[in-house]
Amino acid sequence: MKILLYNPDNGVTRNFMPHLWMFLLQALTPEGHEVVLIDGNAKAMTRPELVEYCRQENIELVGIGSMTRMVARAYLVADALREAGIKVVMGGPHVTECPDEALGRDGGPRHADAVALGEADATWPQIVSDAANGCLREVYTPETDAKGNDVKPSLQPYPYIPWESLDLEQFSLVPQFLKPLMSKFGEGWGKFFVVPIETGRGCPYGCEFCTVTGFFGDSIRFRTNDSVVEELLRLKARAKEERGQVAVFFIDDNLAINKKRLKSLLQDIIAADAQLPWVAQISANLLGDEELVDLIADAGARWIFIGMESIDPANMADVNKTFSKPANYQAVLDGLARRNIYAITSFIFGMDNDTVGVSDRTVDEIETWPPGLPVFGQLTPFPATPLYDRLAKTGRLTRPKHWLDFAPFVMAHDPLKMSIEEARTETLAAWERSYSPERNLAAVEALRDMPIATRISHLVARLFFRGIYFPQMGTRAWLKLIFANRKPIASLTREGLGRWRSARKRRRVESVPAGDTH
Ligand code: B12
Ligand code: SF4
Repeated sequence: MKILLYNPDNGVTRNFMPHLWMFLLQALTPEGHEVVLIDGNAKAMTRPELVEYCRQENIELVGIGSMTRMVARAYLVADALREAGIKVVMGGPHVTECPDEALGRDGGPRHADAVALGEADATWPQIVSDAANGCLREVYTPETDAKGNDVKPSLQPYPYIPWESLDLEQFSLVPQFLKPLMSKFGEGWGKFFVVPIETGRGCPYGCEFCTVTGFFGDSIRFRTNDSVVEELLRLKARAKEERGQVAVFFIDDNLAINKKRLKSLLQDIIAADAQLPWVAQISANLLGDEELVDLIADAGARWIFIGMESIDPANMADVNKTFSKPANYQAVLDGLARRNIYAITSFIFGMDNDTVGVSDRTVDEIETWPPGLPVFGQLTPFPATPLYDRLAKTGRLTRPKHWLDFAPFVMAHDPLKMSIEEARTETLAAWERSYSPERNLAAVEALRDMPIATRISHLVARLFFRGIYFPQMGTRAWLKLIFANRKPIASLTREGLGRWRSARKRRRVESVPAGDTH
């Protein structure tokens, strides 16, 4: 049987990072079946095009995974495929939380022939074999233990994902029109991939707005160090062979959740010379350990994603995140910056103690910290979270099924001390101020004592991150953006060219044979 695993377009980024679930399920597919992957973010296809593709390729089963944010798009794709007679199975966090919606058991239309609830590592082979035998069931759930809890995959052993040979072309981050120019800059810059790797699953913290503790559980399962190191080594070898750039996103929700174990993993990565540039999510409370931060730096970290959420401790208490202390943010970021590591700092507006002016108050504070990449979202009640239940009980949900009429940056409940419209305006203002050409210039200047590579990568990252809020999909939009940011671009280009010329001159002088007196 031929199977397509499809990830819907998120309507924001065109190409960012492949989703791990697709590669994982591909690796877990029993022999005798062929699996193709399409990520709608990287390979834009209309629904008729996708249906036609499936017909031509004789696809018999399509697996679609989706976060809540993209589920309405996912349903449209599923509907089109099912109308064409192709079986659809859906999985991932949203359908796990709302299986009746996907199966049309809540009074709405049906979108999927089957749903896979929870982690599907163990159920996927059964789904494939049932589909091949024409006896697909409607619901697949993991086995349960004596207490009725899902038996979670131990991650030991971990499936073999053949990163060394997979076709990653659709995920290159370099925009098509920039490829020829970028390749001139130096080895491999015509191709740049970010690859997702997990080292563990689960989080005990249970923040009120988060689905992770409910979905993956509050006890953590880790892969062995060897299996992670082996995967990194294969990626590193590929990068070298293709003369490309590969970076890794450790997608664990909190890579440092067990500091002892992370230290040992990082020591093993360093000992095996398996370092690649990487990004990971780590909460601020775990980044005060100097030994750990030294290892993080030595093991190749470039960016750490920190869910800071708010600079107001009252808000942190409201969402059950008091372990993360706003008063410590500056020190944590300084510690990282001293090691040439910068942070993607994530904030949520529309929390219960937020009032008009929260954007300026937050950005004023951010601007006193080492430069980073701030991102701003809004408090969103995802189904099956404690937040959703609290808001539902108190009658505050204005759009209880907000995902079915998804509206970017429009809250689905009434914040307590501001309006939904004010929360949207605050969010827009924070993005605008944080990624304005003036701020980009100031951020690069603040890094003046850092190597030029750090400054270039910071500026490039800023131009990409701006696109999360202000989508910049086409060549025109990119050129406009480059023009608006011409000052830092020109100064870094001048400096880079100057250094390159003097390095070339030095090489020439050094290569003049001894005895030649010209
Ligand atoms: C990496 C990541 C991202 C990446 C992008 C995704 C990528 N390219 O990988 C980035 C950083 C961009 C991101 C952004 C966002 N993310 Co995110 N992200 C994650 C994270 C940390 C890891 C995802 C992952 O790969 N997990 C590991 C794999 C193995 O798990 P999995 O995807 O769930 O897949 C398993 C099962 O669900 C199932 N499965 C999944 N799909 C399918 C499909 C089929 C057919 C089947 C059978 C089974 C199946 O099988 C898999 C193996 O067991 C998760 C948290 C988490 N730990 O999962 C949050 C998470 C998915 N993100 C979340 C959110 C909310 C967001 C944002 C909306 C945040 C924001 N406010 O901006 C944005 C939206 C981005 C956008 N516009 O699309 C939520 C989603 C909640 C929900 N109900 O939708 C999560 C769960 C985290 C949370 N705090 O609750 N995210
Ligand atoms: S927000 Fe992060 S720390 Fe909090 S429960 Fe979710 S994954 Fe854990």
